[in-house]
Amino acid sequence: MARIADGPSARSRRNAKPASATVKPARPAGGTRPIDLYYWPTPNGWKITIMLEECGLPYTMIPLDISKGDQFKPEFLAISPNNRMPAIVDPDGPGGRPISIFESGAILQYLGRKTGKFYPKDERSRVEVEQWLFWQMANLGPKAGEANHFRNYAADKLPYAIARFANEMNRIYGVMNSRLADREFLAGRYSIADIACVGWASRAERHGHDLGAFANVRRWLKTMLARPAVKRGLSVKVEAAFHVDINDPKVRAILFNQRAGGAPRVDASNPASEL
Ligand SMILES: N[C@@H](CCC(=O)N[C@@H](CS)C(=O)NCC(=O)O)C(=O)O
Repeated sequence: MARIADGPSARSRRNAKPASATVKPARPAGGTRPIDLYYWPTPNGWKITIMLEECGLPYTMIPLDISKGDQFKPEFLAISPNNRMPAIVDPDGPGGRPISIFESGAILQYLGRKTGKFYPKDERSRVEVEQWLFWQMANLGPKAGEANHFRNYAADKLPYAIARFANEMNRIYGVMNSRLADREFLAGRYSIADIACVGWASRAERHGHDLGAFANVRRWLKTMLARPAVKRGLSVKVEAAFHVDINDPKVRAILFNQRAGGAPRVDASNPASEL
């Protein structure tokens, strides 16, 4: 269902507007207008490609090259002030006006409410889903990110940090394993909570986390990865992402030296310098 657009600058020149935009192109006859998805192929990005695929919603994938600093462009910050992807702009938001949303959990909830899919309305069922969605947002995602950073990206391999996050990941997969002992999915029925988790879990072994002791997680993962929409969502690729050199000082400065106001620019001829 995805169409691929140019990067965010080109897009914003055409029609990416914040939620208050009043421009309203004609709706295609009988169809839903595509949602703009600002995306880079990572576990957080996959949450949204999977959900859009599951819901059968048309979308335009706009690559946001976080290795080059696209996330700091003013037009993207107007949509996602935390300089992180994913973010979406739905031209058919509430009241028929465009709406922009950042934070993957909020996007999943929005798409669940919009379509009535994978996010039950009944309050008890909804609370079940939300607990595990927020559990992912506060535990599985951030801790897996830090574990990956200290193990694979940090220049200094700090034993304390590596062990600290490896232990956390072991604890987290243990929690998930217990939860899945007597139910097929995290909230009982398949939901946005499962969609939020699968990208990270699919990379667990690659990130160095042993799922051997967690049979219920492995069974859940197999079920998840067999879903056609999950397969499609996980395979939305961006060619440029294959060519990112994480050892390039410019890339490292953009991704790993961020402070208020953005990332320092580094002179390629003198990587130690900040411009
Ligand atoms: N809590 C955010 C996290 C998003 C996030 O960390 N995105 C990363 C890629 S996985 C990103 O955009 N990084 C850009 C940067 O570090 O500047 C969400 O779930 O949407």
